Amino acid sequence: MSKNIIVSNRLPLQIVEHHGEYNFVSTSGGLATGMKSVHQHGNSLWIGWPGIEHDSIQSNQWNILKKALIQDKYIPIPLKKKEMEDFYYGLSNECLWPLFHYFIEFSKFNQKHWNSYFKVNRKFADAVIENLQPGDYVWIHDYQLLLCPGMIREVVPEVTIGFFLHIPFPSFEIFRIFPWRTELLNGMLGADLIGFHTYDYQRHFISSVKRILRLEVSYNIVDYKTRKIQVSTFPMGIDYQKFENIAIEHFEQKKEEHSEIFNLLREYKMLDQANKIILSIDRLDYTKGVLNRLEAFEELLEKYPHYIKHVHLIMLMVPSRSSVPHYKRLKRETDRTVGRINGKYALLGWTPILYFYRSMPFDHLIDLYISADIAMITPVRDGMNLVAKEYVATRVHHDGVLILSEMAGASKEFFDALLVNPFDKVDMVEKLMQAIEMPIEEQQQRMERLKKRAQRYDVTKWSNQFMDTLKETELLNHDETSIKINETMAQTISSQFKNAKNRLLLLDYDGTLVGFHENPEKSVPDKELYDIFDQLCSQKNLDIAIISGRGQNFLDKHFGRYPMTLVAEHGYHQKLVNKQWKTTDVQNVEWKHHIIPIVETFTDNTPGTFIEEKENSLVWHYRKTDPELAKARVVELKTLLSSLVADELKIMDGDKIIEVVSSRVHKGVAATQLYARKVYDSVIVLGDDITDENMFADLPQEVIKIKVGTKQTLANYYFKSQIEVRPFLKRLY
Ligand code: GDG
Repeated sequence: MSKNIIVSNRLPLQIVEHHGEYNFVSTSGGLATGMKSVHQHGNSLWIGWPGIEHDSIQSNQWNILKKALIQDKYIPIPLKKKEMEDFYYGLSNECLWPLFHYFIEFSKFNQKHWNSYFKVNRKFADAVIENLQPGDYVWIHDYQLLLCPGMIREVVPEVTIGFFLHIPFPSFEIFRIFPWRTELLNGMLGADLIGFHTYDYQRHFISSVKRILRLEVSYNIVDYKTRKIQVSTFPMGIDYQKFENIAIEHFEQKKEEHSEIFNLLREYKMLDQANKIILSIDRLDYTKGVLNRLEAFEELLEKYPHYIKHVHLIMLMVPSRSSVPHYKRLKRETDRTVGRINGKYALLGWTPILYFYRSMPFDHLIDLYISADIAMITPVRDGMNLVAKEYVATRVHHDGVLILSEMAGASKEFFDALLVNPFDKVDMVEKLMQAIEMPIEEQQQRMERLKKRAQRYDVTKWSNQFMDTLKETELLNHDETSIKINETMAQTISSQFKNAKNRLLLLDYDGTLVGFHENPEKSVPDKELYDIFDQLCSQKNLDIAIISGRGQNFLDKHFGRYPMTLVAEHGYHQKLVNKQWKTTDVQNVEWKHHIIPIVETFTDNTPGTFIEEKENSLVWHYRKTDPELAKARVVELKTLLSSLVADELKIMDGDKIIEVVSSRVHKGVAATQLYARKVYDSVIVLGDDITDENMFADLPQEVIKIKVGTKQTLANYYFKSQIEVRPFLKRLY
């Protein structure tokens, strides 16, 4: 039975030492909370760090704890103090975290940290590989493990991997700053499915993939080496029912069962029904916008003093990453600001801000949610923010107001909240006032809609949708109209071909015999390819032709010495064995004089593009330009050209090129002519791009037509990648 392997930096429980005794304690945090329910239901294994530095624990103790964890389907990854410093605090939290949250100036780029990040990712990948069985699904989480998918894929190419990023993916202009950006993207693209909380993050990721790796992307599918990778949005939800049920239970508790904080806040409300409790809950982190929030609250009291005594800000800050300098500084500034505001406005029996710097037990957290009239959640940048969703779930009387930052992923779903720009103090104060004054009917209308959304798209739906989509990606890489050539098939095809009396082999060059290169001039044949042709050309009763879009000089230079047919420029020039080059009698190239000035205008307006003039065609290359700009220009140029070109001209899309050719000359015509020269009893044709489709279309059915690559094709067979071509050709002699 296949299983799901969850991989995250931390396990959802932590080994804690107390006077030489070790215990397991559950951890909070968005990811842990969300994935716990996935792990509990169904057959799964969770791989992660168990929260204790490996050098601080004796090996016999470790073995005992490890055994206990494995019994509960957890695989602990041992990480030492130094690894935590460099991989976790260093690269993950002092570099990636600030960068991905747009705090560029906080990011430290340190080679040592990167080396450690690489090594620890390898450690996680190895643990996955060790526990992997055929049919398993791997789901890797978050920014600490961006290299892991690629590392697993290298060793186990056929595994199905999903990756989900819990934090924002920044815009290309920010991401490009990261010195190891190529490695990170390649690492992520080891996955089959890459998920983000919002469409904006998805769009930023795709933009980086296009601009940095120059990959082809259609809608949300990235063409990467031999695979297609799906990039999608899955806004993470919470365990809605659990929060709602606990909130109901809390309301039903007797007074003496209530927590101290609940009773305290209730008393405050009893003093005056108009009193309002504003709640703020975050991990202490500069992305959460605590200082902006405090300043807005101060401004409210300053500008509208009638709220003094009638509002309370309850601020829970959960300690986090307290050894990182920026967090220490933020803690000091927060303490100072809270102190200043409280010092300035406090009265006997009323302190404006009730400030807790600690983690609270879950029940107290629920009491805060159900007591608060307003939740003020205003991060300056936040992947999703589950606290906003939890607040909504606990509002069992459908009252309360959510003030939510536009910069939190949750704002994309929660448009019934009061959305606010956390950098705009005036807006923040206005929204605070609006929330305080909001009539109960409006509160209920908004809250009901928010609840509906949070309930419908809960954490189970989120994880099910991710897993279902992950399973469907297997179909993405399967072309239904043609058959992938496997070992047995390659054996059958080659032995039939070898046993035939008269044989013809038609071969495209770029993308078939050689891989693509940034610079086409560098895609020249190598020794292995020459060895193959030496062998093929010494076979009896075998006619060979290279049918290419390349010019005759190129083909002559590299293949002129072989007794085989060369077809250049898609059929415009042809050189039969032991004959001279001949040009097809489509002589009218007058059209080029009309088309060139138009294409030149596009070249001028589109930096990075250039024109290649071939004898019988014009090629506009746009590989080196901005992909988004290219996309728009290609549509414009094609529309313009189609309105101008006569029937005898054709506009063809190639690999990052547009080619205008005479429609009376194409590879299909050339291939058919060669096919008709003799009676062949076995013919094989191989090609990879759109121009080769003409050969697949025009040659008769009995020909073995093989597409190189997984794109849509008229061929009846395919190889996933160009790498498979040469071993196949070697079977033909
Ligand atoms: C990352 C992304 C994304 C908080 N304080 C206490 C406590 N919590 C629980 C909350 C909530 C979770 O921690 C916090 O989740 P968030 O989503 O707000 O934030 P991050 O931890 O930064 O998580 C974030 C998330 O991943 C999921 O993808 O939404 O954007 O940064 O569940 O209830 N729980 C307890 N005591 C506390 O004091 N028991």
